[in-house]
This record gives sequence, structure tokens and C-alpha cells, in this order.
Amino acid sequence: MALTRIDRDGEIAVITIDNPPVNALSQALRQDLWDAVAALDADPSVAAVVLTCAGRTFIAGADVTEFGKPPQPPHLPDLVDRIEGAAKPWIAAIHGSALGGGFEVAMGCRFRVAARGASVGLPEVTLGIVPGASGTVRTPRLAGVQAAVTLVTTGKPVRAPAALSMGLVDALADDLVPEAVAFARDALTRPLPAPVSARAIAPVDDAFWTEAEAATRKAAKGAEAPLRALACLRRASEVAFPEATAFERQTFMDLRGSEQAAALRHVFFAERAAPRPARLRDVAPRKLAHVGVIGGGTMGAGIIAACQDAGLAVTLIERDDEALARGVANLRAIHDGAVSRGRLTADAAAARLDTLTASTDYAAIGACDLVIEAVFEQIDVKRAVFDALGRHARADAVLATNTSYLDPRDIAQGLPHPERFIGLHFFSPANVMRLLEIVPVRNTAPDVLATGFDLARRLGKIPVQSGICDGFIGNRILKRTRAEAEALLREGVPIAAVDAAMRAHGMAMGPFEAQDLGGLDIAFLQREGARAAGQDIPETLGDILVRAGRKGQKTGGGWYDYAPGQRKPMPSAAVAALLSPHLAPDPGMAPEAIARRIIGAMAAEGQAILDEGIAASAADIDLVKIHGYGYPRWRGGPMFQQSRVNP
Ligand code: 3H9
Repeated sequence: MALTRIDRDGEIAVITIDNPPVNALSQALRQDLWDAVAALDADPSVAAVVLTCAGRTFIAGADVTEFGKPPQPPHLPDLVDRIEGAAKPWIAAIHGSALGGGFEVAMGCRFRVAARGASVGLPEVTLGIVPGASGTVRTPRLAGVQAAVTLVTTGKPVRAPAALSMGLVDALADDLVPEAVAFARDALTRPLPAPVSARAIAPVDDAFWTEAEAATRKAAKGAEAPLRALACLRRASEVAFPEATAFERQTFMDLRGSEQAAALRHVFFAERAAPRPARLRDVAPRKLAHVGVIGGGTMGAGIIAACQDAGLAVTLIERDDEALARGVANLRAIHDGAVSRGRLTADAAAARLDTLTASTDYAAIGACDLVIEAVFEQIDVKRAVFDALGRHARADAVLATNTSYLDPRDIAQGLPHPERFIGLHFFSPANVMRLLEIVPVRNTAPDVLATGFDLARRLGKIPVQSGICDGFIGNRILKRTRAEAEALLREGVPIAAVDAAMRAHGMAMGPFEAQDLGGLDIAFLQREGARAAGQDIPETLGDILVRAGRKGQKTGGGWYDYAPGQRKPMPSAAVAALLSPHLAPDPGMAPEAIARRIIGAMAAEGQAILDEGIAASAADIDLVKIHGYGYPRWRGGPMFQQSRVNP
């Protein structure tokens, strides 16, 4: 079936690509376009060609599903050159997104006209590769080296108006195809500009590259592609077009088969599959316009900010006026932070506080379509909240608990209309962290579950459904991770060596530094609670520290010492003395071996979670680690890594 169609508007040919869902440049599409160039060149009645796309977007890039296989001709760089070299000028008419190979095709055209709402970009580094069809060579010829460096090394697309001012597109349009045709007709009345490949690049000095490399290395946090892309841009600014494209192509081919690219592709597809579980395909979510949040602590305020950022109306309920004032202050602090980082205007922040309904009276919850409980992690407190919600919330309102460790079934006991109950587990700070664990109970109605996924979509979060177990998916793996880290200590591996190994693996922090930041006491109290309830939980090394008053940074020390007001961890003689009776001599374990042990433990727990049906897929578990616990995206997640060791 043809993936392109050619229509005529007088002497202008309009070629429309129709390759759903995103017009990706599959081999068949490349072949169609390849043939179209020859056919249109051969037609004496055609003066110019407008290239446009059907569906929701312009070409979104190379077909990522082809990356695991050997490249098939016609190759994209050759196609881009062929379009540029056509006897008739091609004009790209861009709507939606022109990304990666899609934007490279557009740069092969003599002109680019974009719908006002369109965006263009080169996101290849987010897939662990570099642009492979001259993106690093043509972009600086259009927009200059500086803009090209930002575009290519971050992978972030730019909106059409910005693209126009950068020189990446030539005109904006409201009615895209007719205006692109008119643009083409007008362009034919003047001499054509040089093809992009024949344009010069304004030189930059060595200092620019030194600075760009330092900035790129810092932002990449271990990912290889951004630095390789920068090297391509540098080469492009120093050598002639053919040499630069050859260098880029070689880099692309090197990275295409790399472990990082495989990992990032895995995450790419996992993120696209997560929001659309097959079992909800035909289930419509409930109406969701107004969210109630019970509790304005750190978590509650973060949830409110996330909902407000998504344009949802919010009602906050607190137990008394004092707590309510604290909740509003917590929310104000979040919005003020966004203003100071330039993410929100002061007016918008003020409007969010003005439009918040804040009350100590549960009657106010009657307006809400969804209510999220985010109060203290204690069963009696939570039960009292749901007792009040049972009386005041609408019978069709979805009622959610944000518990991290309690059994949602216990929280929901006795709730009228139990089919509207669900667990929605946010991660702190809830307005920043992208993970949302969605925990249905046996009674949860399918449209209530679908509403949880709809909330995630609206908040821009990654939803992962979890069954019920201690800690759900994320915190259960965290517990196992900490246990493995302690096991390493008992074998004599120094605390700082474990943390350094995990940082070298790409984590923002090691397991012990992270505990010092969050506080050792929460997990300690849980263990104590379980011991009091008769469970046999052996003493951990963390217990020894908490009993000695070392609860983390907030007490001046935990696994490490901290100078007053400082966050830099320093090895602690006191900790060494407390723990030495429990530790073997240092075995001198290599950092890679330490990381392997910890990742192996994460993956083993993940496998148990899968075997028990708690998670639907290994990819979901990887998303939990990446979006809830700072696991490096370019590693693909512990399940992916383990699958590469034991395929
Ligand atoms: C590249 O171009 C390399 C070149 O430089 C060099 C080559 C030599 N391929 O995201 P959505 C699927 S690298 C295959 O939910 P939206 C996706 O899996 C590429 N499939 O839609 C999903 O499938 P399903 C650089 C793709 O409207 C469906 O399309 N390009 C591709 O929310 C819908 O996706 C990129 O990195 C693809 N390239 O957002 C762009 N893209 O329905 C990546 C998507 O079966 N894509 N699919 O689950 C995007 O950013 C978004 O898809 C886009 C639309 C913004 C376009």
C-alpha cells in the first residue's frame, strides 16, 4: 500500500505522507519518497513540491522499531541529499512535530513552513544515538553553532515561533497546506537560496567548545550520546559538508548498536505502553475536573501543586485552622519556588493560591470528582478520614489513599460504595517526581482504575499499576536494596565505597547518603511496629544507628557525619565504632562488583514481584525505578540490565 499520495495545485505538487501513527520513516516510506523525487523531477508540469503529512504530525523521525535490525536502503542520509538535490525545490509543510529524521528531511527541503502550533527538534540523544542524517551538520548551517548545540545535546524540541526566530523555519502558517503552496509559488518568483548543505557555518572559538563540553558532560550524567553529538557538531564546524556527514554517520552507526541506545529504546517503548494498559482499552474514565486533597503536609501540598499545574480545581481539607494555614503555606512555598526558578509567573502563582478552596469542613468535599487522602501514615488516622469521606463525598466520586506501606484494603474497610476506592501512590516531591503507582483493590471498578490512569495523563506522570504487597513495587525493592547494601557492609565493604559505586553506576546518590537525607527513623519505626506485632525482624545496622540517636542529616549524622548546616557526607568514627563488631575486614571489592550485587538484588526482588503478579511487566518495574528512585534512564532499569546479563 502506498504511503504517499501526490495531488496537484496548478504547477505545485503536494505530496502527502500517510504512515500512521506518527509518519515514521520506515524503509517503505523512504522508498516511496525516493521514487517520488524522480517522478516529480521528470514531470515538466511541476515547478515545486510541498511535502506534508496526514494525521496528527509531520514525520516524527526514523522508525525506532527498525533500530535493532540491519539498515535497509534507501538510507535516510541519501534520501535527504536526494530531496535537496532535486531539480524542483521542495518545501516542507510542518504540523505536529518534525523530529529527528523528520526534521532532517525538512532540512533537506529548500524551505520550511510550520503551523504555529508545530514544534521541531532533534531528540536522538534521548534514544542514546546522534542524528544520523545530517542533523548535526545542517542545523548549524541554519541556526548557528550555539543554537545547534543546545538543540542537539539536550534533544528538546522548540516551538514554531522560536524555530522561526532561530532560522530553523522560514514562515509560520495558520492554514498550513494552502499557505505552503502560496509560499512555494511566491518563492518561485525569486532566485532560490542555496541548499542548506552549501551554506557556511559562522566559526566559534575553542573556549566555546571547552565550555560546551563541560556543560554537556555535567547535564548528561553518564549518558554517552550528548557528548558524541557535541563532537559531531564540532567536526561539522571545522570540516567540509561531506566529511562532516561521514563522521556523523559513523558516530550514529557506532551508537545505534550500543548498550545505552538499547536501554533508552526500552524505556521509550515502556513509557508509551504504560499509560495504555490493554485491559482498559474500552473503559472510559470518570469525570475529573475537581480534586480534593486531605492533608496539606509535604505530600499533600505537592499533590495540590501538581493538580493545579494541570489546570484542575482543588479543595484542601485539614483537621483544624492551624494545620490548614500550614498546608497553604506549604503550597505557597512550592509555587514561590517555581516562580524563583522562572517556571511560573508571580501572577499565576497568586491565582493558584486564590482559587484553592481550603476548609476544615468535610462538607466542602462534595464538589470533588476525586479525593486523595494524604494524611499521616497511621491506620486509625486514615480510617477516620475515609469514614468522613464516606459521609460527605459524592457516591460517584473516586476516593484514593496515598498510603506507602499500609494495606489499602484495611483503610477502605466499611466504606460505602467500595467500588470507587483505589490507591494512588505519589512520590515526594509530588509535583516533581513523575511516578504514580496505581493500586486497585479487589472491589475497584474498571472506570475508577481508568480514572487513576487519566489523572496520571493529566499530571504528566508515568502510571504503573501495582498489586498489593508490603511497599508496593517501589518501596518493596527499596527495602531489598537497603538490605543488600547492609549485607555488603557486613562483608566489610566501606559505607562510602557502596555509595560511590552506585553513584558511578549513575544514581544521583548512594543508598546510605539517600537514607541520611530522608531520615533513618521512618523505616526503623516500621520495623519496630512489626516487631511489636510479633514479627521476627532481625536487627539491622540502621537500627543500631537510630538507637544511638543517629537518624540522618536532621540529627547531624546518620551513616555519615555532617558539619552543621552542611550536606557533604563525611566518614564517621562514631559509626565505625558502633558497627565494627558486626563488620568483616574490607575485602577490597571493585565498584562494578558492588553495583552488580545491588542491581542483582533489585532485579531479584523485581522478579519475585513479577512472579507474584504484583507488576504487569518487567518494563513497568524499570519505570518505577527510573521515575520514582532516580535510576539512570540510560541504563534502562535493573530488570533490563539483568535481562542483558541473563537473556
Ligand atoms: C531518528 O530520527 C534518527 C535519525 O536522526 C537518523 C536516522 C538515520 N518510531 O508518543 P505517542 C509510536 S530517531 C516508531 O504515544 P503522541 C509509539 O510507540 C527518532 N514508532 O504519540 C506509539 O505506538 P503505539 C527521533 C514511533 O501523539 C505511537 O507511535 N524521533 C515513533 O503522544 C504514538 O506515540 C523521536 O524520538 C518512532 N520514531 O506523541 C520521536 N514515535 O500506539 C519520538 C512514536 O503502538 N516520538 N512511535 O503504542 C515522539 O516524541 C512522540 O511519539 C510524538 C507524538 C511527539 C511524535
